[in-house]
Amino acid sequence: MKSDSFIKNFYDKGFVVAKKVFSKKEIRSIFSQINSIKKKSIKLKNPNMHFTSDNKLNTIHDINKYVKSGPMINLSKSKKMLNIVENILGEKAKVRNIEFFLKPKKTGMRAPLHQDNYYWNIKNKKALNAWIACSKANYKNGGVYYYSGTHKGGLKKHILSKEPGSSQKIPQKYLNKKIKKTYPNLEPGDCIFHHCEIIHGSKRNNSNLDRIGLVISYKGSSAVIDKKKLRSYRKKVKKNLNFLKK
Ligand SMILES: O=C(O)CCC(=O)C(=O)O
Repeated sequence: MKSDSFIKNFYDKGFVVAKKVFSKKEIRSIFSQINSIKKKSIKLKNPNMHFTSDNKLNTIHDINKYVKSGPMINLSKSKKMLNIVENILGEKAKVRNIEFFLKPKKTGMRAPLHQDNYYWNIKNKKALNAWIACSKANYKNGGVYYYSGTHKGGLKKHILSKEPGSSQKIPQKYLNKKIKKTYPNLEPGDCIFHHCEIIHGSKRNNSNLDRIGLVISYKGSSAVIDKKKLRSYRKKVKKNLNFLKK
């Protein structure tokens, strides 16, 4: 059971960090599955994977469509995770998507500013991302950053990112310059829980250290998808992919 201040932080700031959620052993077990996930994604031509300029995998989305068992799946459905997520959402929850943001050293790509719910289209916002650090992740190696409190302002207009990995973005100029930007400083095993409408992003990884995040997205039992908006979003994703193919 998480404390009231932990939950309050989530709703006040739009994100909250839980330290040492997973042990080194648990993180090692995730690493033991990464290579087979990469191979499977490549073999099955997952349309939602993206490579860096030196041909390393940067992002793999929709992993749960291809991988049905193993340590990563066990972790995503573990009591430990579900308890925290259900505590935050205040209702039963289940996994909706699993992604890796592998962000290799030197060439790892940025994730432009966005709100996840612009992609997910969940009407009552009963959904969140759990960002699990499998390496150190911070300001220096392209760690995720957040604009505190921006989940309270509703969805902002997004435009095509024309970048791989995150198809839509919020232009920086739409943001109030006074809003505080925070880079959580994570050790392997730490976990960020972020609201589906918090504005966030990450910079390129110019450092000498890979920045590896396993991102599990959960939705509450009352979450309902706005199908019309989802259809329109999917068209935009296609547009972005077509732009990148040119
Ligand atoms: O890991 C990153 O660089 C971006 C992650 C992200 O956008 C997310 O978890 O929603």
